[in-house]
Amino acid sequence: MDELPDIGERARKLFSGPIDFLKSAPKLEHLPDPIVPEIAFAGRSNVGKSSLINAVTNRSKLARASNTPGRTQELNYFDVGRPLVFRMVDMPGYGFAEAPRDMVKRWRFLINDFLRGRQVLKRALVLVDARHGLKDVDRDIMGMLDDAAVSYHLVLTKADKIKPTELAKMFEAIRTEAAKHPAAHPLILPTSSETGEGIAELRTAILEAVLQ
Ligand SMILES: Nc1nc2c(ncn2[C@@H]2O[C@H](COP(=O)(O)OP(=O)(O)O)[C@@H](O)[C@H]2O)c(=O)[nH]1
Ligand SMILES: [Mg+2]
Repeated sequence: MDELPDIGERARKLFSGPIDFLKSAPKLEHLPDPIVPEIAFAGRSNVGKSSLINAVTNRSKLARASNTPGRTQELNYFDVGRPLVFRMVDMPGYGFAEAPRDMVKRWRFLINDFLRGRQVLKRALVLVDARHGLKDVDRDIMGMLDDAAVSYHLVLTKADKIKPTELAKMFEAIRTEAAKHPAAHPLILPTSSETGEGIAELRTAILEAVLQ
């Protein structure tokens, strides 16, 4: 009798199969019908979000396709699987030093409404640069996720850019802080889009959240 493939293998297959950019939603009215589970990617500008989405999906330009100027303040949707299994949502980056206040305000309203109202949102991934650790803008979105009761993984990016001892220290500091956040998942994932470290684990964590 054939055994069911384990979840890691299922995740690998799913992410190497069809994945399509669906749409950019500038407002909540433009969100697609909530027909499948959704997983959101969040993080400061330049944290490595586009690179991570490309690494996870094993393609070189998927995320950039949705990253044209003017679309950076929109929720970008990707369909995973054909037939459709789940959707990835690339959330607008935050923490631009030069962002005007009304833009920051609009961002907070959009994200807060999205997080509170989106029942199909199964999990968020909050990307944090492994060199810099948690910043107040990250704590802000963690608080919004806690309040909306949306469970999230902290994902350390660019792990290749620091020494393993530094990475271990950063990991520990972030783990301690995450433990104080009710919606933070205990699994924290160090990754590198450059070397592929942690990418298979991230795919598995995503599929686990989708199947939950
Ligand atoms: N060394 C290294 N550089 C990375 C990694 N991920 C992203 N970068 C670089 O960081 C910069 C910002 O990445 P990008 O994916 O555009 O960030 P985004 O603004 O969050 O979408 C780019 O120059 C990337 O090449 C990584 O894992 N390792
Ligand atoms: Mg980007």
